[in-house]
Amino acid sequence: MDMQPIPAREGKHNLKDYHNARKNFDWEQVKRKFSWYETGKVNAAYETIDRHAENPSKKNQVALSYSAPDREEELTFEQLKNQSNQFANVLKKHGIEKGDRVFLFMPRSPEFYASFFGVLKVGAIAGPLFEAFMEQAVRDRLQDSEATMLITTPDLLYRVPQEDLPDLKKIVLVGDKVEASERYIDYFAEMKQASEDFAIEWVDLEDGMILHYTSGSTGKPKGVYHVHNAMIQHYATGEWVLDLQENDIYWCTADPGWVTGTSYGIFAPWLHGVTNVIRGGRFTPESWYGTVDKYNVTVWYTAPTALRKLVSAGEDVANQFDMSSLRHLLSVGEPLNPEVITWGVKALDLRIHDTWWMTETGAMLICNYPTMDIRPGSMGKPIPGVEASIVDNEGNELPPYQMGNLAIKKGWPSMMRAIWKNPGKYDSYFVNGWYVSGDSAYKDEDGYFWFQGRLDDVINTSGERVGPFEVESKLIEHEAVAEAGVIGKPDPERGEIIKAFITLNEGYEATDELLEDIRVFVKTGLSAHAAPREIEIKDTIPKTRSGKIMRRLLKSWELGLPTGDTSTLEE
Ligand code: 6R9
Repeated sequence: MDMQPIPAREGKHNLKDYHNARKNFDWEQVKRKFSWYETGKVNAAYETIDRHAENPSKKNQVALSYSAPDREEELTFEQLKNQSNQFANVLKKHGIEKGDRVFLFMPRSPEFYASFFGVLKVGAIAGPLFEAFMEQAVRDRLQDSEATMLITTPDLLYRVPQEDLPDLKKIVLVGDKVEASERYIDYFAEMKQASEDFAIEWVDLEDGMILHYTSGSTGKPKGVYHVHNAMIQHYATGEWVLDLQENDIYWCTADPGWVTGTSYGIFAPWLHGVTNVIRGGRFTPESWYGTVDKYNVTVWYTAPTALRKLVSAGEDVANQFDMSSLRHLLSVGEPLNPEVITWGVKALDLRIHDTWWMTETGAMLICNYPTMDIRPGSMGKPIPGVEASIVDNEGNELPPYQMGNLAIKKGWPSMMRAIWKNPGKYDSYFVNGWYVSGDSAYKDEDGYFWFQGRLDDVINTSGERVGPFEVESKLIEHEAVAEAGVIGKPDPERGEIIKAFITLNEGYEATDELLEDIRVFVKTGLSAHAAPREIEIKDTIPKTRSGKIMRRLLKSWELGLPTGDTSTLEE
């Protein structure tokens, strides 16, 4: 992709530390920012919330600014500390101890965050689930983790197959009119009686904090196990990449069921003590723009799927809102199409900073910082303290421009520490000292990394390797195309042919001429071998709740194969 680099914009950002950080970098420098560096008493909940609540000049600052279609509420650092203390007392009363797994299955709400920190404060391991999960997805995760407690709402209880969950002893219900019993705990009633004082359970940096289940291409979802130590990298990337500053109003669109919604929806912003906007309900272009406008959001971390929807909503929608508060905009989860970056500069006068990482990596690894030139289509460079490379299947490093496995040298602070109850799976990620991501990419001569696809998504057509992302990006540059998902379809002659599924923008009709026009557009804009031989129009492109195009599912549909685990599919 030969687009002009977009230079860094000095002035808006906190550039002071970044260049220094890269020189002589040592994670020890970051550790000094935490109170445990001096006291030896570790708990991420303390660093995230209580430390600010104990600071007279910060305790009354709004920590959580919550809004949903039917509710608005603000909690200060002090209130969040007190409520999470109360909930920790409730947990303790009901027998929860260090190391126990406590799952949270409910929509984003102030109660979610108070409970989450309560779980950490007793030293237990939190397991956040998407509220949209149905019975099978809930069963798989609670069975595998052997969770003993679940926090949910009365509305969602019917999706919890209690008869299949022998370890699950207690259920906390967050709602009105709860009938409490030996098994069911009434959240609001017990909170009212609980003390606001709680002696935090101090843990070891290597003690468990979160289990995030994530779906692979085969088999059941796996439990990615993270420890308190991850806070070191949440803090550092909050500074260097999110560029968080004292008076920021920060908004991360991600649900805490996805790792982005915890690492960057909870830890990074609150470790830096900024006001965190949390929004419930469904998103539309109007509610995205409207949230930035209404709350004067300054830093926004979102995903390509949201940005693409803003692009296709058009200028009329954009013009209804004032986006001038935004200083810094970032994206994660899927490759960020160059077209979207160009749109950001034109429509918002902002660069969009792509960031690459995974559930398994716990925090950002390869990023576009405020301080560097963005090369549209590249996910950026490794953060300080992280070594990334492209390796072959034996873990040997490959030269620039050669496509291979994107790999990270083992040992960054937020790295997963295990796959729950599956040591063999954990070991299989590491080859020759490298963590091998399963993404294919290459590196250019200046050290920028360029994403090509999941290794299992890469298409081979007549011997040419084609990354679906490149074709999708070209497709959405066509004025009629809103979204695109591209797969390789087996073909006796060519090995695979490229098949594209697209949705159309308002006002376009699916005619043969239009489809041909789109095909020619890709052929002339990209290359003949990358032009889709087949294009099918859909109402929606299947995506995960974190916005990833589910090419695996498109492929299964196309081939009439079983669809496997679809628990993370967005309806
Ligand atoms: C944080 C998160 C990880 C996979 C990863 C890759 C894709 C994430 C990306 C990206 C291209 C980016 N991915 N960020 N691809 N550019 N900036 O997304 O975690 O849900 O575990 O997904 O997502 O394929 O391997 P997770």
